[in-house]
Amino acid sequence: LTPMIELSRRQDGSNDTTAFAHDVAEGLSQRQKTLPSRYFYDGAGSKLFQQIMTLPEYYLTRCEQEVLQENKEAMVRQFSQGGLFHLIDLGAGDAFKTKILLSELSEQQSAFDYVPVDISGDAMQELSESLQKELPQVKVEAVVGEYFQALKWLQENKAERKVVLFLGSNIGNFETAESIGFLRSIRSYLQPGDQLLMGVDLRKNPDVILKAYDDAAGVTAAFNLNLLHRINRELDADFDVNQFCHHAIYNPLEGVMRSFLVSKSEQEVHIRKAGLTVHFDAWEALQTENSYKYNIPQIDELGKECGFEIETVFYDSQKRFADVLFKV
Ligand code: AVJ
Repeated sequence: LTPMIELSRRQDGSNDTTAFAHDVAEGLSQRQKTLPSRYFYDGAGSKLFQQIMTLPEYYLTRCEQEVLQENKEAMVRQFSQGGLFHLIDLGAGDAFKTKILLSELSEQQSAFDYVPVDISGDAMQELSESLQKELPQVKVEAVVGEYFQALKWLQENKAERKVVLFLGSNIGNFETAESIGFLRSIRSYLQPGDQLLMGVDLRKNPDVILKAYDDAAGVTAAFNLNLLHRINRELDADFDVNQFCHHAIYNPLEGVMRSFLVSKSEQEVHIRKAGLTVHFDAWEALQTENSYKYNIPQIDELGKECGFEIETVFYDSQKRFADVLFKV
């Protein structure tokens, strides 16, 4: 079996459920209630996200797939220039898109190993197994944990050159200040000669963006509502999920898609493992996700503020999405 590193246990000995309970209690105790979007991805949530990626409205995945497919030769050439490297895939999920690069890397006989990182242990288990079957020549070491834990582990355990992948517009989930903090932190683990390939969803017709987060089949709604099911399952809570609805809005000034769960009635919810009773007013909103959209000058500036220089910008044919290759 392929090795898998589990970093999920906290340093202080507390477990994942304790951390989840803490974050849920913190988010739901605020005057404007929020829940961190990273908790979407339990087993059920990861399955729903995989379904989202196939929706006709969710252009992001198909566009990025096109970017990678059409530019894989150039990308792999640029990765491989400095010789041996670790390919670190932050938020790898099912690595559906990364596999395009992995097969091209194999084709060009690049000297690398593949280190997918994800918070979903289930996803990393499945990915390790599928790669074993599909690309048995690729050396894989999956890491289960949050981004920062994983980066620290990598610095301590992987000394060679690094090419970091941060695909799928995952950067979009961060507020501006958080993206700066995140990219600076990545940068602090890298050295001259290392690279970062980052997927960004570009600004475009707001109607196109809005539909991507409010699909006709209701898969995104189910994905959002699964967060409440997860709290019920893992934190012994009693959310009446039918009493909440999905609502998504796009702000073209800020370039941000915001997703909410709205309480359809006044209600009280008990979250036993968080030691918390939460009151919702009728039509009170709980914010669950931000998805920021960028243009290239903003990305250039963001990179520069964090110690990265753009090497190449790769686009899809409609310029809806870009994969930006940075060098340190
Ligand atoms: C995985 C964070 C890129 O923001 O587009 C998809 C997650 N949320 N539909 C995104 C998501 C609702 C997605 N990211």
